[in-house]
Amino acid sequence: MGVDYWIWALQISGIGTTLTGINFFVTILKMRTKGMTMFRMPIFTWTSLCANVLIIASFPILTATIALLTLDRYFGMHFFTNDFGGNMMMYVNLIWAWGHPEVYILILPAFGVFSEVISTFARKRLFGYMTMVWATIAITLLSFIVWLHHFFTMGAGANVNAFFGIMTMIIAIPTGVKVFNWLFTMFRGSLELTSPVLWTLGFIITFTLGGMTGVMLAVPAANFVLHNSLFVIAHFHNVIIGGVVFGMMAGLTFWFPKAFGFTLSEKWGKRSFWCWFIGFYVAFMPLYVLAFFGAVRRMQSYANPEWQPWMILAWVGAVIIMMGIACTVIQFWVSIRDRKLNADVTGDPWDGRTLSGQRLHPRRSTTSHACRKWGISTASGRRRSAVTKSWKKRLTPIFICRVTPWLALSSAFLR
Ligand code: HEM
Ligand SMILES: [Cu+2]
Repeated sequence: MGVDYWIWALQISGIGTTLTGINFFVTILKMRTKGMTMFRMPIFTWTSLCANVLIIASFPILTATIALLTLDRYFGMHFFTNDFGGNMMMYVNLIWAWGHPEVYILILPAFGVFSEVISTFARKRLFGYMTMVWATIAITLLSFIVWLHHFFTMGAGANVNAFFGIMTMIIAIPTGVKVFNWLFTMFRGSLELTSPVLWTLGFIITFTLGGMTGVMLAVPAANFVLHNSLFVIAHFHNVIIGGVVFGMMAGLTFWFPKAFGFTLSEKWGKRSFWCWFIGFYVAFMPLYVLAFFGAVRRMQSYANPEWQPWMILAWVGAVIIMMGIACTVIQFWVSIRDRKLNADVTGDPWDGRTLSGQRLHPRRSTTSHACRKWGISTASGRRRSAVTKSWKKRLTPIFICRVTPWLALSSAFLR
């Protein structure tokens, strides 16, 4: 057990992720419906496509690195030791060559969720669709040439550090483009403050802050002070909670009715949001302060009384976040309990008139075809009448259940 277990578990899940990445990539490229050109795809599909490109390109690095680590541990080889020609820093290097693209694998789909949410509830088209797509593509490419910012202190030299510092800062530009597009989509729209929108607004504020602390870390000279301090911990929770967690929560609330046929309780959803939002700031802002007092990461204990009040404050924040998690559990409990009351019969619970809103829920279409054919059957909803009838003739069934990894892999090369 221990490290060996970690190696095998990560190796297997890494390979699984690669195969899933290929599956999504091929599905999006080859199995779109008639008329669905690349630049008509919903923005969430675009960000998913780019995230899966990142998976396909970066996960093999993880697989190879862990394979080398396995050889080191099992056969006494020396890839990552400092004897016999090996190099410990090579391990850190390879891990981050995979690891930095990985953080964008996390955030890109969340960016897509926010774009869908914001345009649905502002009742407007997404501002700057094309710039959004190109910003996503730019982030995808750039995320491969910044990994050294995780170990500026290695001592690669001023020129190498400068290159990676500047490249890292450049990523903030397409990210900024996205933030402005979201703001302009909201501008003069009639924004409805549903829980997916609250998660999105919380994201815009929190993620922007996290991006800015990231740019601070990307200054090599500053990084020598901040590296391995609680500043880094505050930074990545800032972007992962404020970006990825909020994004998953927004997407979950937004698409839950689509998947299960009933809406989630808005009351408990909003309570969960406020706990997470406030809890996040109370828990993680003190970490920025503590870093400037000299607190480092991975401490087991500390003996500095100056840190104590901030540590306690951070703990209070963690408790508030726990309450947010509890709210989500309660949200599921009451929503499932009252599912008949919350049933959505229209297929478009948010009145979004989006592509997916035009279809019935998979669960509500005739059951035998539920999985294969995304409900174009018993149409009696409000808005589905004319439009859907004309579509009905043109649509072909989508097969989504039977794509095995091997099929997906081979379809990438065939045809
Ligand atoms: C403008 C955007 C960003 C910039 C400029 C940036 C910059 C940086 C830098 C320079 C570091 C290294 C700090 C150090 O160890 O000394 C770092 C760490 C980290 N970043 Fe970011 N970052 C950005 C966005 C993100 C996003 C979107 C995520 C994830 C969703 C993320 C996740 C992380 C993580 C997990 C670490 C910590 C790694 C560790 O354990 O050492 N960052 N970031
Ligand atoms: Cu990074």
